[in-house]
Amino acid sequence: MRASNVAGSANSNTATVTVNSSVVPPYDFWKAAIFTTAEAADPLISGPTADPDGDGVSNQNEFIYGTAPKVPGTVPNAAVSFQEIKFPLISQPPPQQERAI
Ligand SMILES: [Ca+2]
Repeated sequence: MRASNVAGSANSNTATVTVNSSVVPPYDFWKAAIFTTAEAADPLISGPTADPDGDGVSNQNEFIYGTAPKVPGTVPNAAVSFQEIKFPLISQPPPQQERAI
């Protein structure tokens, strides 16, 4: 695998992808739109693991499913057990090395 960014590139058998963004995460946009300012400041109400409506679905899963975190009874049909990101594998020949003759 060859990983590249503006600083350069490197070959490796494995890679860890870290995405840094200066944009506010979508969960924070959703939280600001759904909860009052006081609720948004309280992680026990608006935090990702909180369940303010007591329906057994965490705010993070309410966010993922698009359900209402302050209205019980909008429980989704399935639970999210994992999230996965797939990248296409593009095979390239190894770089040629120059030899002195
Ligand atoms: Ca809930």
